[in-house]
Amino acid sequence: MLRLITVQQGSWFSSLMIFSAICSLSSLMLKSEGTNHTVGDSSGWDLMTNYTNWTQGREFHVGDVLVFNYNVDQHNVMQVNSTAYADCGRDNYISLFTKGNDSIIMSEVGEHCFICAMYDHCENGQKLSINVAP
Ligand SMILES: *[C@@H]1O[C@H](CO)[C@@H](O)[C@H](O)[C@H]1NC(C)=O
Ligand SMILES: *[C@@H]1O[C@H](CO)[C@@H](O)[C@H](O)[C@H]1NC(C)=O
Ligand SMILES: *[C@@H]1O[C@H](CO)[C@@H](O)[C@H](O)[C@H]1NC(C)=O
Ligand SMILES: *[C@@H]1O[C@H](CO)[C@@H](O)[C@H](O)[C@H]1NC(C)=O
Ligand SMILES: *[C@@H]1O[C@H](CO)[C@@H](O)[C@H](O)[C@H]1NC(C)=O
Ligand SMILES: [Cu+2]
Repeated sequence: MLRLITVQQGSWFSSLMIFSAICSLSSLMLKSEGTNHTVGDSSGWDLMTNYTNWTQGREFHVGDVLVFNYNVDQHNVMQVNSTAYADCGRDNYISLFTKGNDSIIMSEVGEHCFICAMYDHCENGQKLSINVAP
């Protein structure tokens, strides 16, 4: 540490080197942050999109974020287990999101299921199931 300070005082070139080393390290750390997935892309979270199709060719990893964009008068996002996903059960949900621009971080490996709990939207196919990899 003492030696480092001496070097820095001796030559501002070496402090520049240390600075750029810190910069490239922090940009590396930023790159390792999760991907944002906008559910349904520009369509968002609605009744028209087939979310099974939307998941095709996508990979989801722990640390990724799902972003749900929707009209709060029409939709919401209810995180449920796979049983409730299959039968559109709304009684034992995990979480309910109602802001209209909800970012949900995927913190665990495995299946994650979401339904719209408003009207009969889930029954009409407004549901999403993804598999989150490590
Ligand atoms: C994801 O979105 C958030 C909020 O808009 C933003 O701060 C972050 O930089 C984005 N991450 C990536 C990897 O694009
Ligand atoms: C979903 O994909 C299937 C098969 O590729 C296709 O027939 C169907 O039209 C798609 N649905 C929507 C809503 O895009
Ligand atoms: C989902 O939750 C319900 C109610 O708590 C429970 O009966 C059911 O077994 C759960 N399904 C799974 C796959 O864990
Ligand atoms: C979500 O929308 C609210 C209200 O329109 C806004 O205040 C907030 O900044 C938005 N959040 C994000 C992450 O876009
Ligand atoms: C979505 O498309 C898949 C084929 O990719 C199909 O099996 C499924 O029934 C469709 N879902 C809805 C709600 O139409
Ligand atoms: Cu809905």
